[in-house]
Amino acid sequence: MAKFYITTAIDYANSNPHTGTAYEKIGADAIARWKRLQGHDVWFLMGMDEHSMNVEKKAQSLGMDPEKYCDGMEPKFTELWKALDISYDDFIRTTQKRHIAAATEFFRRVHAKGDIYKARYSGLYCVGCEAYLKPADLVEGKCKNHGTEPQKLEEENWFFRLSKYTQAMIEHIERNPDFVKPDVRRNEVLNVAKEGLEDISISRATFKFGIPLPVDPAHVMYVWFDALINYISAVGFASDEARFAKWWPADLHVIGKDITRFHCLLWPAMLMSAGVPLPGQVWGHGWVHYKGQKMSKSTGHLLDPFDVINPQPGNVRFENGDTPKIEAIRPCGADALRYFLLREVSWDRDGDFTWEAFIARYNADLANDLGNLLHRTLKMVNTYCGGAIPAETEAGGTDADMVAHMDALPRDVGALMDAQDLSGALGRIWDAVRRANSYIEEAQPWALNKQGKAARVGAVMTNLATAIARISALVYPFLPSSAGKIREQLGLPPKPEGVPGAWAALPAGHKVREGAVLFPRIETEKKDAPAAGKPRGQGGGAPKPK
Ligand code: ME8
Repeated sequence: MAKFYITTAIDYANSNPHTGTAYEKIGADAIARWKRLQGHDVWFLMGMDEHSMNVEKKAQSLGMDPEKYCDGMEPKFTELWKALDISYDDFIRTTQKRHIAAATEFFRRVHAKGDIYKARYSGLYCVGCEAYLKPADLVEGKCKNHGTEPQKLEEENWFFRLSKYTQAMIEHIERNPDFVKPDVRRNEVLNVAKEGLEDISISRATFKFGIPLPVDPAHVMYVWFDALINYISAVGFASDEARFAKWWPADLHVIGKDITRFHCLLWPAMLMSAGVPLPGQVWGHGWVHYKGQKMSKSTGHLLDPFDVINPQPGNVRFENGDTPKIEAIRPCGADALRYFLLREVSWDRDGDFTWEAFIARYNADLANDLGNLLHRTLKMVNTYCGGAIPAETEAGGTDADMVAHMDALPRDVGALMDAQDLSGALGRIWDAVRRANSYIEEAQPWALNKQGKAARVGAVMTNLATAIARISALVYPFLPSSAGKIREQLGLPPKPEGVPGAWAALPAGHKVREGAVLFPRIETEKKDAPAAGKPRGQGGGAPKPK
């Protein structure tokens, strides 16, 4: 299978990661894991963006050297990514030697091409965007992305001839409909290009924390020109030709919709200028909102992912301000957050995190649907079949329909993943979970057992265990840790070998185990006073083997 090089945006080091920035990494991780499952040779890059005015200011406000400050920030990111099971292969920092060398060489090539010149510029600068704004970027005099007032700046800087690439960019985007996705982003970017691109200032003399320009060391490289180069410096640009040839061009840059212009217009034009091939696709995902507003570092409106993974009393707040009486606050785990974000916030648009929706999804989809399916199935295989797939089976009932549903599952999920419809793929997997649960109700294995129909019970148990094995492989890119636990209980290796092929029943004699409850329900009210119509708790829905 072909190589697949995937990257995320590299986060500014000036404040902690939050649930919005985590969403991007979780989505990219699900894609990377899916590609690995398909057999691709995957390289997954993430990192930290350090040479920004914001970072220098933050370090100064703490009386710290900016690089030391960034050293202290690195674990705040990497520890969260680890806790969220993000399977990145490399973490680049723009202060690393490999990046500085690559960025310096890249600058030289663009300069040698005649695409860099010095000029005076004045305009309205947004520190949050690290960019000069145009009138269309302002709402009531404030930046539409950050809600803050831009500063008037006048500087003599080095400029990149972005305008020269206007026509080439329009043609590239028009000829390659998959270059900018989803389509809403493509249209926005194309419209910007059609208005005509303006040359962009790519140096600063007003601060020191940056890569000095080889042609004018009093200036440092502007943060975006510097940061975008990370995608090539991490895979050997200008240092390891074989490695660079193996991985570049990137197959997919995953970024937020606020930074599509930099990735879909500036970056490709820079690459054209330097004679480097363009990436295959840029995906501009939407924003995660919390309490009706975009989560954002600049406004401080944030939700700490650790508060969801491991909620503390008082952190769980409903939209009306109530702090629910969660009986015992148990860790929900990274998978619960991964599931919620990828299911509820479509990969191509904005969505909300609310505690109400999070707890409802957790209890209904994870505890009730998936947790119960596993629990009740293994309980029955243990009680009726001595804990192993039986040799004697007899088809009947709705077996054929359920098997056909599970047979089609990997193909359907594959098609949705190819379209980067992550939430749709999870929806399709949950259709299968619910199909398996309804199959239990249809087959009534406890009644078959009572009637002494051992071969029918055998067929139902085989079908159920096989269905869960297929589901566990497909859910692995989304819920890696839970998929591993499900597979261990099913007597399978925790990591699936690949995307399941055509339906093939687990062999007779294959042993299963019964392990701990996977997703204990989150109780928001006292157990002795259950709210009417609440879904059943895990285990509560398992039929009592008779
Ligand atoms: O933009 N929901 O860094 P950053 C979803 N250093 N995604 C969000 C979000 C939200 N509420 N808030 C931020 C930068 N993001 C630059 C990138 S790449 C060469 C340089 C996304 O720390 C945001 O869109 O401000 C971006 O893709 C990423 O998080 C990092 O944002």
